[in-house]
Amino acid sequence: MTAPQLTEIDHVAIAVQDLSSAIDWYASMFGATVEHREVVERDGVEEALLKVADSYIQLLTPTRDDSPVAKWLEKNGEGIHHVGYRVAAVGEVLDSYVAAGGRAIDAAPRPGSRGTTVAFLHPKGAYGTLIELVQE
Ligand code: CMX
Ligand code: CO
Repeated sequence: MTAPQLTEIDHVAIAVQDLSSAIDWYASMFGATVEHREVVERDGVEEALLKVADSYIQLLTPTRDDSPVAKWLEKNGEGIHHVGYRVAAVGEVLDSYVAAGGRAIDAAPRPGSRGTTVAFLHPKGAYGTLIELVQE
């Protein structure tokens, strides 16, 4: 068995059609506030991070038709899109995942939102869950 590599839940990402409405809903229902909001051009998304203890809810909406989130929303409707796990060194975890036969989406670590370094792992072979490794 390898040593534990996932140190914390960084975020649970929820795909929504209308980001402002979803933010307002979390505010009125739970008093949740936006800690960070960002357009991530590379992924074709706009996201809002709502802090929950040391983790975030990441509300995600597509900014263009060829965004992976646009495709996902069309197929599935709104709902949980991926889970972000915090790791100490994303490159090391990615390499050991691939070496153990896991299927990665990103061949190497890349920039994520709020200055993080991330890598995505394919949902096929990961119990139907899109996984994002997040290094702060
Ligand atoms: N969760 C679980 N399963 C998913 C999924 C998701 N989010 N997205 C796709 N799948 C499944 C599909 O249901 C499909 O399964 P079947 O073959 O059984 O039908 C399979 O994976 C292929 O899906 P697809 O609809 O054909 O979509 P693509 O292969 O074109 O893209 C993926 C899927 C995961 C490779 C793509 O979404 C991707 O590269 N994601 C990583 C980047 C990303 O999601 N960026 C946005 C978030 C950015 C951020 O967090 O900051
Ligand atoms: Co994410």
